[in-house]
Amino acid sequence: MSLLNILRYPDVRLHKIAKPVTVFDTRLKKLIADMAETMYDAPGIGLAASQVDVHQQLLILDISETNDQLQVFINPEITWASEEKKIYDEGCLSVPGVYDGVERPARIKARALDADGKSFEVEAEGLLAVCLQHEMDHLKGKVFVEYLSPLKRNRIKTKMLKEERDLKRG
Ligand code: QAP
Ligand code: CO
Repeated sequence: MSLLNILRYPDVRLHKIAKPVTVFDTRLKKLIADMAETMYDAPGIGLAASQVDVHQQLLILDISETNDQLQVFINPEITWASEEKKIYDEGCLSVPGVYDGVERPARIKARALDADGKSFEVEAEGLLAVCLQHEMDHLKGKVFVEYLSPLKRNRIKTKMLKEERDLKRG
């Protein structure tokens, strides 16, 4: 297994649209294992393939306390979303150190394929619903800061670019 490089906002590659996965082979399994290792190492609770510069419709989540409940969603689709919305403080491995409230449907139903290409459905609420919607946005090229006001987003962009410059200087 190997750790993958996580793209940092405002990298333009975070805005690429992911294509459906069509081949379910050992290469896909290796990518999932590497993404899981990368997410647990961070540590994080969700990671989309877009964040590691692989523009395929694949995301992983583990919202358990014990870090042993990996969930894999391939070619995910939301089939139903509640009228009721909830605001949750979100973060993102591509925007480290930044957390802010985002409003989304409180409950959703989604359909996806597992690592073997088998279809399944989930009903999600709470953190699972938030995380799944957040990661699905990545596959559409959307980062959660795009829900914030232009003022907040620009402050975040400036902060991230400054950090990137400091990282390069060492
Ligand atoms: C998405 O995000 C998420 O800022 C997953 O310094 C998060 O795993 C959806 C992380 C919260 C809903 C609610 C963030 C790690 C991890 C940071 C993550 C950081 C270190 C974020
Ligand atoms: Co994210």
